[in-house]
Amino acid sequence: MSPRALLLALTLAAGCGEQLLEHDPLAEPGSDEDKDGLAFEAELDLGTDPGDPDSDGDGLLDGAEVEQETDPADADTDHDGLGDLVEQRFGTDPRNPDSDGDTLTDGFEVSQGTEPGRADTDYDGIEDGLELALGLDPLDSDSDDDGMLDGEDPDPRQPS
Ligand SMILES: [Ca+2]
Ligand SMILES: [Ca+2]
Ligand SMILES: [Ca+2]
Ligand SMILES: [Ca+2]
Repeated sequence: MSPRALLLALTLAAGCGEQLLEHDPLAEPGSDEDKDGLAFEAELDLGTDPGDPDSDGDGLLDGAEVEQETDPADADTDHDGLGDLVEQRFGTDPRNPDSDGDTLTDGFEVSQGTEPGRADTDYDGIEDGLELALGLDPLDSDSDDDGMLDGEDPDPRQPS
C-alpha cells in the first residue's frame, strides 16, 4: 500500500474520508495515478490501492480484473487454490472453484495431476471426482490393468 493510500485508509477509518477526498490535492477526480485503468474513486469503492496497479499481486492489473469480473482485491477470486492469472494459463474459470464440474476444486486437481478443465482426465468414462471416491486412479484409464476401461469394467478395482 502506498503511503498516500495508507493515510487515506486511516483517515477513512477515522470517519473523515469525505473531507480528505475533497481537500487532497493529489486526489484529482478521475485521476489514475497507478495507470491500471481504474480511476481513484473507483479504486476506493473496490477497496484496491490507488497507488498499486496490481493491488492483490496476482499478476493482473486492477482494471483488467474489473473487466473480466475477477476481484481486483483478491488474488484468488474463487478461493480454489489457483490465483487468477494462473487460472488464465490453465484455461479454467477464475470465478468457478470447480471449472470442469467433477466435484474436485481446480487447485486440488493441479496438486493431484488431473486436468482442472476436463472432468474425465483419463478418458475412461468415469469423472475424476468419482474415480477418487471409488478408490480408482483418475490418471489411469484401466486402474486394475485387466484390459478393460474403468468405465466399462464391472469391477474396475479387480482384474477379471
Ligand atoms: Ca490483480
Ligand atoms: Ca482461483
Ligand atoms: Ca474439477
Ligand atoms: Ca476418468
